[in-house]
Amino acid sequence: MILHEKMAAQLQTERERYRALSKDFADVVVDKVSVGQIVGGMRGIKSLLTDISFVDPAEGIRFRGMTIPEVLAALPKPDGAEMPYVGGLFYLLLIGEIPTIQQAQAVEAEWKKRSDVPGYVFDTLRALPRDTHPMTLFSLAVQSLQPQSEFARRYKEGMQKDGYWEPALEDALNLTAKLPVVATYIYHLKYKQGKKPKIDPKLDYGANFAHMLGLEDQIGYADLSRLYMIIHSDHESGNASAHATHLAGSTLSDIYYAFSAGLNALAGPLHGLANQECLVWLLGVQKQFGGVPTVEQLRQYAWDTLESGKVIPGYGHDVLRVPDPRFTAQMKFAKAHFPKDTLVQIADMVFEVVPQVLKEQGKAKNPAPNVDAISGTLQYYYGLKEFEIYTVLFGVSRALGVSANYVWARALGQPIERPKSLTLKMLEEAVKNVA
Ligand code: NMX
Ligand code: MLT
Repeated sequence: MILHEKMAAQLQTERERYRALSKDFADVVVDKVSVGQIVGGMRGIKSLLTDISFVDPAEGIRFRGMTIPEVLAALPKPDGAEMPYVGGLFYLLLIGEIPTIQQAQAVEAEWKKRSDVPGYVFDTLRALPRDTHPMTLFSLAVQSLQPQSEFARRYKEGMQKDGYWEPALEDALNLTAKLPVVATYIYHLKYKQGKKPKIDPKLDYGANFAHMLGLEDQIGYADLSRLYMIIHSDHESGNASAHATHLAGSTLSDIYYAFSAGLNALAGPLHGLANQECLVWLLGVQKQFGGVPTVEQLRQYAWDTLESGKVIPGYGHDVLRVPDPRFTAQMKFAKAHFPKDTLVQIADMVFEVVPQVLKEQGKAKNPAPNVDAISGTLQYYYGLKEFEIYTVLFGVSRALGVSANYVWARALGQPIERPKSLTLKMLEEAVKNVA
């Protein structure tokens, strides 16, 4: 397969770069750690390694050095589509080069071949109470695929360390191929008649997602799916879902165990669940004011949220200090396709009003919107109104980035992750010594 060949060709050079850093330059100091960072969620400590993506606080995400507009312009697209092949993005994340259309299609073809989900996974999901949150179902389904792991099988047989990357890549392709089927089944099980989705071999990954959800007749939804998956795929390595996946994977847990850990982190309201929370908040505005509010009404609504002790979902970020380019890309899509939609107009007004309110409150370091401030609005427009499924869509997309990272971590032979902890007393003593 093309990804195997291309990775194999890069292994020697990349391993040599990694080896030089870990052996010859191991004592070079890159960062120092403050008490504030230790008690403050390790914010900003430079301590993770990835070549797949990088988030600049003043600019946002770059995938393999490219901004979102650059990626969308450069990746090959299916005939007649506005947005690129998701398979092309996966190629870019793994290999670091823009694929030709044939290379992007080769990844898509590989996904189709591997998309069958064993029957017991559906049975497992059906056995759970119907009111189980879709993220619980999704994480369990991924975990239940674990017996399929090629990495676990080969490890048990005694494979050598320099061979880890190959079954890791097999698992990554199998996992990412099956996730759209699993995710759309969860949707049908929870909200429709529970039919098992089947991929259409004529369609690409994004269009198949629309097809399996039952939204293939919604013109534009296949393009939205492609856009959504591309922009949500990765956000460097420190975010909670990527970091949880990496941490679990560093123990040589296979990708099913590792990604299930990542999904459990994504399920929190300060992380991926914020997309459903944000849609609920916007619908609350719409309901309260019977449509688009006035600026003053919206200001008051935002203040009421803050004064009740809640966060305004979709605003703020741990790293970013400007509007998230993933927000901008989705807002651009919404304004190009359905500018008159009431929720889009409310989301746009929120973008005008909420940063000012958060600045006046003076707590959030970044008052600008993040990716979740608008993503649910677009899904809702196309008829995906069951907002508890939104974080599952985020999970399908995030798998692309974290599995590319997983494969490279095994290829470079990255060690088990194990930072050091201190006690409160030790920190107090460190502070006293300085004073
Ligand atoms: N609304 C109200 N308060 C906020 C917000 C917000 N949107 N963002 C930050 N703050 C508060 C935060 O709760 C904290 O308060 P306190 O000191 O009382 O604990 C204070 O401002 C300082 O927080 P920051 O250092 O600015 O933010 P931090 O890096 O800790 O957290 C988020 C980042 C994203 C968790 C935070 O901005 C937030 O809770 N936003 C709303 C939830 C959200 O949109 N999450 C999605 C993030 C993107 N994603 O996809 O994962
Ligand atoms: C993400 O996409 O993971 C979020 O923006 C959170 C983050 O980067 O910390």
